Amino acid sequence: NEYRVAVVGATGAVGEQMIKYLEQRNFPVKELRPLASKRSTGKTVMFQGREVKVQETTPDAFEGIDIALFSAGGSVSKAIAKEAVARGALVIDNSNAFRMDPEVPLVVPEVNPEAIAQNKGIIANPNCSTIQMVVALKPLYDQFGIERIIVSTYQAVSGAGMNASKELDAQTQAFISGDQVPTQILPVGSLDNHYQLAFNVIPQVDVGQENGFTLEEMKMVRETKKIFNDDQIGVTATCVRVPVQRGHSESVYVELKQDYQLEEVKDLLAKQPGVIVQDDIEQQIYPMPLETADRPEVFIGRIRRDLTHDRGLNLWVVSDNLLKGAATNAIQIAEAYIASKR
Ligand code: A2P
Ligand code: 11C
Repeated sequence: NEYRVAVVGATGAVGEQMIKYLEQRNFPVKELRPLASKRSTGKTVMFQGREVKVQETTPDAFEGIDIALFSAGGSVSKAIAKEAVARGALVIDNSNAFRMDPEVPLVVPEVNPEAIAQNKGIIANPNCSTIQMVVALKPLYDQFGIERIIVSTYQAVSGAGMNASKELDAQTQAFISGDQVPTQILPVGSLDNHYQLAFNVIPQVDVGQENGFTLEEMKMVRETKKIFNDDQIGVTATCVRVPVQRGHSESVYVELKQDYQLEEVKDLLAKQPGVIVQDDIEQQIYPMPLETADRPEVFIGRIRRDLTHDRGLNLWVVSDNLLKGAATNAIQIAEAYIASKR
């Protein structure tokens, strides 16, 4: 069987990786239909050595589509995902639009593949910083149970989109040249104040909330509970943008429910599908985003028992936010869905 696949947001940072990854994984594509805004009509994308025309995202653009991968932001998904479903497509949505909708499964295939079967036409892809954390914690959750998580993130600029990536490059060059540093987008394009990220860190990813957290932080709280199907897990997050192009890093402190042996933890993590352990501080081995960029796995290092709590454990978790954090996870959901239909 082969499938007609639409990529909505095909000209964006994640859409570009989705198309590349469909090709790399030999996903059974009968037709690729790249969709974007009206601004992009006339552009092309490369797929399997051919140029494919980008079309405008209209309801009729989903005619005949089997699988629609959405990554054009929440408002586009809200406006048009249901049109795709009405035309018979399975929507895999990478935005925040439907993630907490009780009717919509929120899926990381290594963690809760069983949720796929509950879809009513839309499956949500979690936020990038949530995905890499829950992949890392899955075997620990199963073996020991998890009481609470305290996570601090070091997030790459590509999470904020292609224009934000370009802004970091431009800022870096301007700063070094002594020119005026452009600040139009970061940390959040739609807000009033914009700050320099080059040679800086910004403790804001996504918009602020009434409770003093940011939306990105609350995504990590809510999505983690939904994916593990466990409202009792305590999660507190601090999300920070750093001047890195690709790859989110996370300092994850986790309190397990049962006592653990460090060697057992390392074995469990090493055996976990989709995880690569790089952990030897004496040999200076630990994951860093420059080395993990363009790779689909979740990398874990700095594995150590906490000094203040017997059942506390510290991990350093790095993954390419555009791949496992977005495109790879979405396409793995599509593969799992297809496999479940066989
Ligand atoms: P376009 O290039 O035509 O603006 P990023 O996350 O890297 O900023 O990318 C956002 C993606 O979402 C781009 O492909 C962009 O297309 C697409 N997009 C933005 N607005 C719309 C819209 N109204 N309808 C469809 N796609 C959109
Ligand atoms: C970032 N995590 O790094 C964001 C990007 O809810 O899908 C993804 C936003 C989302 O800026």
